[in-house]
Amino acid sequence: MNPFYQIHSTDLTSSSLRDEINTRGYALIRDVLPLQAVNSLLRDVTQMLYAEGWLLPQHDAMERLANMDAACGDPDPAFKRVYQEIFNLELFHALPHHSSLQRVMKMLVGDQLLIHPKPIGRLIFPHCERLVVHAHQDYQFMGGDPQFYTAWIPLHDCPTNVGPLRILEGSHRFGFQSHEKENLHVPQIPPGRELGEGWVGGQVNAGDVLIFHSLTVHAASPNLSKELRLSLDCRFQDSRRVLNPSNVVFAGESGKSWEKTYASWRSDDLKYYWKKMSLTFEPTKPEILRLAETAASPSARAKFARIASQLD
Ligand SMILES: O=C(O)CCC(=O)C(=O)O
Repeated sequence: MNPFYQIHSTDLTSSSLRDEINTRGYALIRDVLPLQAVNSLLRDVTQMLYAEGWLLPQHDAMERLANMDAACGDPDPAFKRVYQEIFNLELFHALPHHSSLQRVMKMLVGDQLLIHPKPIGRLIFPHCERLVVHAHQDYQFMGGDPQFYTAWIPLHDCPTNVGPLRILEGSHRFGFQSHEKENLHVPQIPPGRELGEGWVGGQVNAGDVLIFHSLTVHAASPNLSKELRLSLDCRFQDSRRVLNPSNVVFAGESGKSWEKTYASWRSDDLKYYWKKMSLTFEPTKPEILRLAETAASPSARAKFARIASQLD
């Protein structure tokens, strides 16, 4: 596998960043986020995982040494419960809004930046093949306008054996690629059927940000270490482009809500920030209300009803 193309954040210009993303489909930007900001979130996350017994006792939680007796992942109920606590952390939501990251994303997207409000946290136990995220394009999951970008942010140095993301260079230029869904918890592009120019990868460190286009094929590397791999990924776009409303609401059955997410936050600054922006949803609310009546299955109708009820 070839190494990532990398740019240092201090050498970055809007045109160099746009050129790299247009040509390669990604850019690894070194030293974007101050370590103190990344470490603060890492501390909160690892304290929680330690308290839950996911980390070996008698070791510093920041070492992230996995207690394999607790190994789990999505969709295990034990995982979902702990994940929910991590998702509710104020710093988990604050990191994608960090001014240093916004500066970089505005170079790519322009000043009308929309930061999607639901970052995804990855809590990846080692040596668990079923937890490795396989090849996919984010557009498959987010919908909306394909002109959005993902920032993948490790919360600690991530050498190749700890399972960083890898990227299929140039794959964004092959359009939307077919994902297999049958008998899979998460749709994926079948191995060998991904279209692109060649996989690239390498170590990604705390403070670095790996940015890629919504159509860029990417996958995680296996975590072959003794540590949990902890990262966050978040999406960014021009706020004038359409957005799938499921990116701002909780469409699932679990009863998650923004009220519950915010329950222990100290500051109101980032609560409901996207509601103050003029966003164009696709599908629109009337279309979703219609789907809540007409979708094929009862579970799809219930999902659309939940989405509509959260869109005001
Ligand atoms: O971190 C991972 O394991 C997967 C991340 C991913 O697929 C993404 O950022 O879209």
